[in-house]
Amino acid sequence: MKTLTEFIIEEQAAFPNASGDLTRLLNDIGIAAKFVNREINRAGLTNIMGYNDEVNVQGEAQKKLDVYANEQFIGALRSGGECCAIASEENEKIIAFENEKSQSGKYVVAIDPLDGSSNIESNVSIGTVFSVYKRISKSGKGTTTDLLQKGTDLIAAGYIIYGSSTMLVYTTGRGVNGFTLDPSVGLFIRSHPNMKYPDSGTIYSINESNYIYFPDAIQKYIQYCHFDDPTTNRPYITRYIGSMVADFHRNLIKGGIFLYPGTIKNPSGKLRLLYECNPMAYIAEQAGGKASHGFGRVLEIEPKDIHQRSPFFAGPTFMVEKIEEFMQKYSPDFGKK
Ligand code: AHM
Ligand code: MG
Repeated sequence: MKTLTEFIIEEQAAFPNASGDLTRLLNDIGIAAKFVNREINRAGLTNIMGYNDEVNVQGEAQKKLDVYANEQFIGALRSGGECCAIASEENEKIIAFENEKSQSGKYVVAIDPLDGSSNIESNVSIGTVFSVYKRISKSGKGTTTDLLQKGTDLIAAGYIIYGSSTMLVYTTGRGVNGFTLDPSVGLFIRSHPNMKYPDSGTIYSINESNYIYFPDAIQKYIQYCHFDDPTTNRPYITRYIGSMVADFHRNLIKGGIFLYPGTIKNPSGKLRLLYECNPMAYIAEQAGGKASHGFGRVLEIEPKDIHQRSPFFAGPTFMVEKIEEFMQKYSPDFGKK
């Protein structure tokens, strides 16, 4: 049996020059996740559920739990001191820490503190998604430029799924490991070592209500999924929770592709590059799969804005390559100005 803390320490010890800062940072995220998990589990009891009066930068109504989760992760990272700045889905600008210890922190974090929050009141799984980068600036307050790094520069990424059990799944580029929270002792225990996509996959997860707005390639891909062809295990199975972490996690375990394409109305789709697409893309690749924006690797997108969006397709390699093949064949100019 191995706890998250033990595993992180062991993993980092393999790096001869490791200072222990990343270990502490990941540990801080794990601790904040336990507080968020506690609040989610008693949300109905403590009347914390429901809408806050505020609206976040994307113009969406914020829920109280979003605010709570945001505060927990920011607080944990601020007091930890290893991180100098954060980009959060809930804040328009980056949060650059003022305290001296944090200003000497080597890392920056991009985070979606509570993804899928529209599902809270129906008791559907929700999640947290995070990315860790080394800062670019040398010292002082972290800057927006520190956060505008490509996914290929990621140092670590992970997600927490608050589901029928709570799990933390993360990678530092040495494979993907999953830890399940044992609520009786408050410890994340390694339950899913070296997670990999299965060789086969028969699930596709997409919000099909956008069908008429999808580019030709995606419409044709959906028809391809519906088609009867036993040699390729089709028709595929539709599963869509509407909570990316939960949809992605199920597909990682069972074998399936998660799709959030661009539409005619929103060519860049809905999901945010820095704290939704990139961390999941890093995990998908580390789990032996692929993550694409339709025409190439998500991790290679050069970010220009901390809240920018990207089409997102992640899953087993053969499934993502099929999407790229369809995009190239049927919608080669989609989303390109
Ligand atoms: P959120 O960050 O506001 O919760 O939005 C992101 C969520 C993802 O979890 C999910 O994949 C997607 O939105 C669902 O969107 P849609 O309702 O358009 O299918
Ligand atoms: Mg989100």
